[in-house]
Amino acid sequence: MGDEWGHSDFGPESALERTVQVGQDLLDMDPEAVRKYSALHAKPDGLVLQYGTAGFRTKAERLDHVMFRMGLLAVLRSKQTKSTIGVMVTASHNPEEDNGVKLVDPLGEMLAPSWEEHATCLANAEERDVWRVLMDISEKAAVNLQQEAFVVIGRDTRPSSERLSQSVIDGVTVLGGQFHDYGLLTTPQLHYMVYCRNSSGRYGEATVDGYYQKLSTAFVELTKQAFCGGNEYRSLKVDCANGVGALKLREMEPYFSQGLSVQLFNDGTKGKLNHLCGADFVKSHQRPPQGMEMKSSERCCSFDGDADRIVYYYSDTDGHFHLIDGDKIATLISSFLKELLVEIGESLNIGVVQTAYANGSSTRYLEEVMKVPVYCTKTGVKHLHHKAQEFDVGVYFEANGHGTVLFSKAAEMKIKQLAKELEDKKRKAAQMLANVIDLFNQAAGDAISDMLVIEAILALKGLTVQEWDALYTDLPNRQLKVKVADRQVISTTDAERQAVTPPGLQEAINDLVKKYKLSRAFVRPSGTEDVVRVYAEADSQESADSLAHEVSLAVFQLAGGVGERPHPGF
Ligand code: 16G
Ligand code: MG
Repeated sequence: MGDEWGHSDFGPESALERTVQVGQDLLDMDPEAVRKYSALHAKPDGLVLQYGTAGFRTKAERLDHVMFRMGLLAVLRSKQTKSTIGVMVTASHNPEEDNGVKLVDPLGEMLAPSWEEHATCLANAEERDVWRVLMDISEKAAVNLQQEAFVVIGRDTRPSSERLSQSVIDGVTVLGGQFHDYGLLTTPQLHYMVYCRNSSGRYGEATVDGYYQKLSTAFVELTKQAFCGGNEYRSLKVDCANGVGALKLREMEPYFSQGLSVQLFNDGTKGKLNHLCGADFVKSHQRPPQGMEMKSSERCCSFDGDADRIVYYYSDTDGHFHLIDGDKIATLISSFLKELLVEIGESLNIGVVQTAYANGSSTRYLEEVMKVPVYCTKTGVKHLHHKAQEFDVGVYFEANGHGTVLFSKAAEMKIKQLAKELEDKKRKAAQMLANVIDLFNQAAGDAISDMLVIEAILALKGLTVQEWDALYTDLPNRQLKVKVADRQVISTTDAERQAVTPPGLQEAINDLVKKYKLSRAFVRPSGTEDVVRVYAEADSQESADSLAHEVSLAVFQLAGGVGERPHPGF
């Protein structure tokens, strides 16, 4: 926790929210109590799990011990940082039977890498070693055990989530930590709560109402000018993946409905979570979700199961489906921000951060047409987020729809000051930027917040969804998965764009890529599934498909493929 924000006071409490103060008898860390409770959340024999790209994720029935232990770990992390720590119970876009957990660090960001290692160690410790591992971590990380601890917890709508979040709470209380259970939240809402609490409320009020108020006020202010002329931009269809996003968007709608009306689909009342719907399904299958009534040229979007990703799409008059992914969202947002920055005439730098999955056309458009610098990082939000912090205005988006914009403290102060001082057009631009800062979730990519930003920009610029889509044409691409005995035999460099091992694989990929026009391909071990991912793009869909297939075969042969050989036609 930086001194910038000072010591956390653990934030405000609302009378409606459930806060539990643990009994005095548990305030001291007691090895016997930990042993006893740990046995009630016993680890299945031989189970080894890894704190992956987005925390632990597997079948819900295997996670009870991990939840309890992450409750323990959150207490240590809270003591060490003297701040509130978040624990989110969700498996995002995974099937309903899965679940997962991740910890949220003091400024609402992902857990620090050294603590990911501690998390893995603790999750895999044998029952008898749990206390010792806790003490080891405390020693290595110089945790002051006398310090108080406070943990906030959120969960998605999976049937298993309530019980699993109870196990987290058991872990927190047995180590004498205090907690606040927010119950159902989107993942980005939990990130927001953590940030608010550790900024003593300066970032916002740490309640769902505070979140709705902050974002909606900024949205309504921002779009005031745009909505006087008519209501053609005012309606949007939202596929909520049958997840928590539906509940939260419905709760929030009255706060912003004067600027936008949303029609919810897959709201959890009928279908199964993430089943044939949601942002991940739409992006990876490049087709509309089930259950969405799409009329030609209507603007539609999909959230994922925990509402931290968003993609847009529409169907044209010929019934063709058009996907507008995270890359095109980043382009729309960066061009809007760049215009406003030019207007206010301050030399605030802007940078766009992508991953290797970004469509080549988007990178080219950003660099050559918009003249903004583009950076590539490894897959996973923490990498993009970290890089984006280097700029006054750092835009980051993964092609899959996870992203946000970060404003440096200095840029935010400058912009908010200019919004008061400047005259006329410049002042208007600064005020718009000030509202945009409040509308973006500065802690994590957030489907609801991004949706409101996008809707505001489209309305202000008078852009239809087709005009937005026409900014550039995506290069045809294909993603495939290959099963191998041990995916760790593949190691990569250059932000995952080059394979270092196994020997010969990169050379094989290079030779294959040369056979096609405008082509590119890379492979990487997944951080969330036991597979190797293959990405290829080229000048036509046939070429992209064929290149992806050939690269899959190379992976299968050189990296120890198991099961059936990849066959063309997927
Ligand atoms: C997780 C990551 C996402 C990444 C994806 C890659 C977070 C919050 N989420 O969903 O950023 O794109 O994993 O999955 O970090 P993969 O490693 O299986 O391809
Ligand atoms: Mg998600």
